[in-house]
Amino acid sequence: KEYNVAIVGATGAVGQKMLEMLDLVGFPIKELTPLASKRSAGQTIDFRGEKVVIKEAKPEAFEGIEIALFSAGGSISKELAHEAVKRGAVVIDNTSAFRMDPDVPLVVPEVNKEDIQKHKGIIANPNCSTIQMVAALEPIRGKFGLNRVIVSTYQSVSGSGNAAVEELKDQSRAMLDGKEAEANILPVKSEEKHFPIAFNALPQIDVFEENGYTFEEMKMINETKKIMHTPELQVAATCVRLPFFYSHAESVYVEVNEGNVSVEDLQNVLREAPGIVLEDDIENQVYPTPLSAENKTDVFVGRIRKDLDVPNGFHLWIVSDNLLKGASYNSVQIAQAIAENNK
Ligand code: A2P
Ligand code: 11C
Repeated sequence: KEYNVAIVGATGAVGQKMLEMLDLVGFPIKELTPLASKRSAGQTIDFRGEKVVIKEAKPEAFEGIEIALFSAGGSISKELAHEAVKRGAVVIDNTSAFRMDPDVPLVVPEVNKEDIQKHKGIIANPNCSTIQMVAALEPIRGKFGLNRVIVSTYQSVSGSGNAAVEELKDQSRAMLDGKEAEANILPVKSEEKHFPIAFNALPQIDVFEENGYTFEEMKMINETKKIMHTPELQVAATCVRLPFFYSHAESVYVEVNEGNVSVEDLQNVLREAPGIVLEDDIENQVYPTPLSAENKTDVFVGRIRKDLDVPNGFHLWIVSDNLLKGASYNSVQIAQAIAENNK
């Protein structure tokens, strides 16, 4: 079967990659409908060698659509996802709009593919920094149990969209030329203050919550528990934006439940895990970096080592392309699973 597929936010950082990923996996598409704001309507995008006209995202645009991939921001999803479902589409939503809704499965196919079956029209794609972490932690949890996770992230500017990518370029040029760097987007566009990201590190991704954590940090905490079905898991996160364009990196500390687990045990589990590539050979300086992970669909893990004080504690370095496995590729994997279930 071939599907009528809509991409909401087709001109955006993630939307563009969704088109690439649909093509990469050879997703069976009858007709592709790229949707964006009124500003982009009438322009064209290239897909599978053809020019396809972008339409404005509004309720009527979903007539006849069977699968709709949303990545145009939470407010657009809240406004239009139910309109798409009403017209018969299954929505795969890459925003935080519905992720914690108990009626909405939150899915990383390598971890909880079976949850897709419970959907009522909407399936949520987790936050990018959550996806790469749970993809690497689930095989460890499955084999040795998991008690605690403490993560610090090193996140690229593309997580904040194309405008943030441009802002980093402009600021870098300005600062190298000895000019003042203008900041309008990061850390959070809607906030009162903006700070340069070029040659800097910003310990704020998304807005602050009442508990002192940012929304990005709370997404990592809450989504991890939901995806892995481990409400009791102890999770803490610190999310930081750094001046590179693509991929997110994470320093992750975990405590496993079983005693007597070795670094080799973790390496062996991760070597066999779906979607994970172990790049862990310090003698030869082998470990993943944001640049080495860019444009790849896998999650890369390296620097696995035992904590020096806690016998069941380990440290890992996890890197993945935030726009691919962190967003577009994971969404397309969910679409593939839906197509598979329909067979
Ligand atoms: P447009 O290019 O027409 O503004 P990014 O994540 O890179 O910032 O991209 C955001 C995506 O969301 C773009 O595709 C953008 O389309 C889309 N978008 C923004 N506002 C709207 C809107 N009001 N209706 C539909 N799509 C929107
Ligand atoms: C960032 N993780 O890097 C965010 C982007 O909830 O899907 C993804 C936001 C989301 O800024």
